[in-house]
Amino acid sequence: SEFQRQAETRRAPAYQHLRRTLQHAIENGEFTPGQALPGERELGKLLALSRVTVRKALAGLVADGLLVQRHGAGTFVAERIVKSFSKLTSFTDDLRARGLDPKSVFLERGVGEVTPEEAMALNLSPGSQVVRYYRLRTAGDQPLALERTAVPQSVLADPAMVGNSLYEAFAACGIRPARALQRLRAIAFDAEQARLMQLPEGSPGLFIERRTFLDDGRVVEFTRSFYRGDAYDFVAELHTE
Ligand code: 16G
Repeated sequence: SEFQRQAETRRAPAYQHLRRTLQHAIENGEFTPGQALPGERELGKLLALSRVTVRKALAGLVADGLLVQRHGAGTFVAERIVKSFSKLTSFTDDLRARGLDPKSVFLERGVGEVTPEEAMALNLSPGSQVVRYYRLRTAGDQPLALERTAVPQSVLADPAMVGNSLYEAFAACGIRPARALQRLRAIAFDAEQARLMQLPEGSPGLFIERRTFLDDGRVVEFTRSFYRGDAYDFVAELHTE
């Protein structure tokens, strides 16, 4: 297979090469969520690599959240989506990195006058116009999140500019988000949200609010996301001050 061929033509530190090869195999769906990997010894034999090399490569992918190791059972492709809490990525980025198919189902899309809450979050004066989206975000048909987004109309002139991905629409317009402020809290999906997410009412979720800024300080996005509680792991590297 492609995966075997790539792993065999290895160079530089072998474990880094194997790590990248396995990462690509996961991204391309050659290995799918929940699938068991061959054991360390078997992988080593298959690829003519030492067991130490294999172990190091697997450890790196476990640290990245792409693999999980279950004691006594082996190594599996992670089923939850591991999302960095310190990288400014989009829903589309996060899913593509896992070889999943990100989609938007538009529940609402339009232009209107800012609400006081949106005006505060976006640093807009009352009476300004915003473009609004309410989207169900899915991996294929599987609902993963509900997102309400407001963008100043001075940033996106026409709501139709967002087809599937907001950040792709930004990129297409030459808008480069530089940083974001995010807050997160636990919620329970209410009846309406649960219906849209195809979950039992009261299922746990994560409410994440994001304000995204340009280098010049302008706010380009105010998004309130409701992520499935059982589908994501949030990770961040912490430093002492
Ligand atoms: C993520 C962001 C959200 C952003 C969206 C854009 C979090 C918690 N939220 O869901 O603020 O609007 O990505 O994704 O990460 P898109 O480019 O796929 O539309």
